[in-house]
Amino acid sequence: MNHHSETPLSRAESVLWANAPAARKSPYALSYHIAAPSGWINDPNGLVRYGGRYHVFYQHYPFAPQWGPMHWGHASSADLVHWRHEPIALAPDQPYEKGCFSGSGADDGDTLALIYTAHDEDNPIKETQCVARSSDGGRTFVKSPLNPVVPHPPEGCSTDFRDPKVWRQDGHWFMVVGTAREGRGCAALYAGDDLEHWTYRGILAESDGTMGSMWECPNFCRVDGQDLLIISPMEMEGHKNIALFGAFDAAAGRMTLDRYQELDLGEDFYAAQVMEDGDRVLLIGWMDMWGKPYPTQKDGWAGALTLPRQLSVRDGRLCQLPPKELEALRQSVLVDSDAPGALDGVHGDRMELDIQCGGTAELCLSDADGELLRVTLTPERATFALPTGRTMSRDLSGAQSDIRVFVDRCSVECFVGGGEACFTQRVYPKENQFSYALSGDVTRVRAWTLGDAFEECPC
Ligand code: DQQ
Repeated sequence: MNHHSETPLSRAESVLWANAPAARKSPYALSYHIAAPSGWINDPNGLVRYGGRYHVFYQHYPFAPQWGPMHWGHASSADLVHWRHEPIALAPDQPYEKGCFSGSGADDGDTLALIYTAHDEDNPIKETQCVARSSDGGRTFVKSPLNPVVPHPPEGCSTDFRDPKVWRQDGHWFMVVGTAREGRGCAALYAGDDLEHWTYRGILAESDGTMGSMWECPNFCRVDGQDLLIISPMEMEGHKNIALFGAFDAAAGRMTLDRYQELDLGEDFYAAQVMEDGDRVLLIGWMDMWGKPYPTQKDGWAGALTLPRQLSVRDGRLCQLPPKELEALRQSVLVDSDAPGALDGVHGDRMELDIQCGGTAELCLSDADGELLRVTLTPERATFALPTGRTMSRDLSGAQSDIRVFVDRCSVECFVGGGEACFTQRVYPKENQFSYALSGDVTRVRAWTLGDAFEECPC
């Protein structure tokens, strides 16, 4: 490469791909989840369908498998199943930013727009909102000369002021930004006729004192006629990523709240972002969590995104299920039987299980050293037990009695009771040896091996 033409983006890109072959050799390298070719990733960002492709960006540090000055990595897909890596979209290369923090994407006609937080710890106004646009379908982005388009938090709000999420409604753009007021998490609402000019509309919704000290990654969406505000609250006892049910009044700029539901009972799910896709709403989370060990760091990578989930609201409950498209990952049918013992002797580290139950059933995932996860389903309840002794459970409506599981080398995602209870957990099985044991009242068990989601990398 011509030394003189090096930019922060091109430097990041070369290091990323120089380290990719080693990361790919990791025994835990994921097969069908979005992860970076090497280095670190956290939150999903900029989820948008644009130009006939799904675009997923993510918080990324390409220089090492640990959090650092944030870039935006990028992958795209025509079918939501098979992905290709795209060039790194954003690097912190402007005087107003030392990191490009989380944000959202928008189809703005001629351009794919990204709205993100410029973070600068050395500036008293730590976090501002900025725009970047791509005119070549998402391959390269140009930051707006009008940045920062929101240069400070609303009066009375904390300088923790980040993670803008935009949506279009009634011919206008709306945007929520996570912040806090008097130590209580809240979401600030903005409206505008374009993505560079915003008017503050007030606080959309706020913690009552029990829902965290700051709201990260807010998302507004409407699912089956139900308004939802999805947030990642900091320091909320017993919760980390919740959907608040309520009613949004666009004219008043307020959302009244009536209850909430944890999105995922596992330990490795955070910063979920939604994407409107025609008449459905999809959601992707970060499949890890702050403050946990990241055993793949020694292999040169850390972090991944969850599978996409399709949202529905059934009898007042938010349900999340993998979209039908994911069936395209299935390679061979390992099991199709009505006997609970059908999984005995089945091994596989890239697997999908679909277990239809008549009553109470239990599924146990183990490695050579013992149990990794136990899932128990009764007509009323789903319970997930970890070897640490930790158990998490959720009441079920009983509308559907099934356990669906996706295993990808060092991750397990479970969808129980028609997606009423979800559980995402990173597990690191000894020698990649998963075994499966099923007992109880089972009417049909199917298991498939799953294939790769990424095209060959350009390295
Ligand atoms: N991660 C980003 C922030 C966001 C946090 C920084 C949530 O924008 O609030 O990497 O995980």
